[in-house]
Amino acid sequence: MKTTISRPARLALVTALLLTGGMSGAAWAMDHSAHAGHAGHAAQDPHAGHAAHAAASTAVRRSEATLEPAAVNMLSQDGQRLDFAKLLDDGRPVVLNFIYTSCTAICPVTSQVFRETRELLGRDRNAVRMVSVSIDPDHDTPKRLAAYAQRFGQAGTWTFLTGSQADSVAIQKSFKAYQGDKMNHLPVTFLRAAPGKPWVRLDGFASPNALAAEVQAMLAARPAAARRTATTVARAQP
Ligand SMILES: [Cu+2]
Repeated sequence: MKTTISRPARLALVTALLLTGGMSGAAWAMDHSAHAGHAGHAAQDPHAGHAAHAAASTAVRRSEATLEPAAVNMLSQDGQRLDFAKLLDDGRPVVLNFIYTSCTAICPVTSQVFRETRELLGRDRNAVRMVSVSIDPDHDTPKRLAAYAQRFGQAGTWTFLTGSQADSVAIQKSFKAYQGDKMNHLPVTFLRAAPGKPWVRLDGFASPNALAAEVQAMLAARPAAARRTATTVARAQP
């Protein structure tokens, strides 16, 4: 399961697929084209299908939105009860996604991307708050989340959250990411530089390079005082 930092980032997604296992290239392609709605094209012309798949793999749609994260209490992978809004407002830029631990298609990839993003960030990884919210909280107990966190490296400032079904849905809705059924979920990542700033929404499979670049830009844009504070916080809570 161990990846090296020096591994070329362009291999990151391939690495993710190999490491997370259980998915052949064909299954991946099928899953992908189904999500992107290109299955029909493939039936008419296999080459068009391939092209569509390649485009779907790399196309990430970036947008910005002002969101009001749900005011709910959640449980971390350590069983700690956390105020969701306070966690997001801890002074660090935030990178957030939605996962469930029994997912075999999208979440193993996006979780591996988060892990590789942390590796790319190096020491800056502790200046960022990463949050993965379970969309299957009844199944995803803190214990299961802890095992999942372990699978994707030391959690550090990457917090996994579960709670009641209602609170998980409230969070998903507050991010306009509620798909109704966990089986319908799509890859989407949210980033925010600081409280009160707009959220950046990335629809699609963002690469570790792209996420690390977004985070670095957010870290660089902060006033020097905020950078010092975040470093102090990062040292105090590794
Ligand atoms: Cu998933």
